[in-house]
Amino acid sequence: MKKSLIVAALFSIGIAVGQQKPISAPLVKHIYTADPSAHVFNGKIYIYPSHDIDAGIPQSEAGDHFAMKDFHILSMDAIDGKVTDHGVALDVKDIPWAGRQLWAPDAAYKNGTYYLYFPLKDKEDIFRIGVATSKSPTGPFKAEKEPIKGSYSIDPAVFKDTDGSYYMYFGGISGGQLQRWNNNNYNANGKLKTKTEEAVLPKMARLKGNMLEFEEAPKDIRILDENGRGFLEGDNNKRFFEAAWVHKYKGKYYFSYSTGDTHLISYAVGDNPYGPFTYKGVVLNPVKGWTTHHSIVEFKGKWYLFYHDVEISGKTHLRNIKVTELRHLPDGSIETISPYK
Ligand code: FUB
Repeated sequence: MKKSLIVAALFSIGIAVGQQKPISAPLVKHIYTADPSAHVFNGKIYIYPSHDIDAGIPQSEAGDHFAMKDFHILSMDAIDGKVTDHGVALDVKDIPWAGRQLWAPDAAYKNGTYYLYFPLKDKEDIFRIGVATSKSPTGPFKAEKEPIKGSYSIDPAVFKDTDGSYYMYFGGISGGQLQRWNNNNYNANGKLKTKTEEAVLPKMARLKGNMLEFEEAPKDIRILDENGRGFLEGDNNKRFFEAAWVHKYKGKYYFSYSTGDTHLISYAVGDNPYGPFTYKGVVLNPVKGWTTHHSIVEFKGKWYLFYHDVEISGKTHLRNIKVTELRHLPDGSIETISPYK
């Protein structure tokens, strides 16, 4: 076996290479959590994570082993303060259109109502995005009867712009099924691109005022290199895989995402919420475990990266969320974070 393959194998099963120490500790240890979408509501931090469980389902390329069944919402008054688990906020058995697998959620607030957005396979085993509402940021949430019309794939991230508009960014290739969608049409046989083909692009749509529907048909998000060219599938250290997130800093829109099989959280910057976004670099170097997924949020004048690794379990489907400070440098770039030192 080549040295690089041995390192990759050790890495994927969660063995620290070179005895490095994590820069942050798991935020909770009593349950497994992943994909942390953090928001500040009423001066407090609320985290909307996936709730990982060991369902005993063998690992597969399609991600069957990520067989999550409910969501717990966490809150904290301070970054290094006590973390409260508010219990089950939504259970898959209470979602009328549910098939299986509650993956990475996000949340938003508007006019007295909190909205929980989540990916879930429907009864035909096709990932759709659902929405549930509550008067409390911690739920319980009540799911709508149907998924959001025109929605598909995984990893919804809802961004509120400074003008009060809300946009949903979403999509994920491979187990997230984005390769099966072309111009918003489903093709059950849609294959992953080959190395020399253009990479599959993430999607976005503006939300209607009711926060329950898309205002427009989902559009491609273009991520370009410094010469204005899009990435090929072979550019897998830069092209989009899953885990979209958008934050705004000094008037610019930062689109960050996971590169999947190269395990990076990368980012690209644009002048408006629709992009295009120009690739700028890496937010987070690889964590232990196959997946990487994050959110970026401002709290009391500082910026934070919420992310996960597999420090507690060493197993790729049993993750734990963490937080660390994130710095924007004077030129607008983000200082790359290494999760182990
Ligand atoms: O948690 C299940 C999936 O793993 C998420 O939807 C992806 O982003 C990856 O973190």
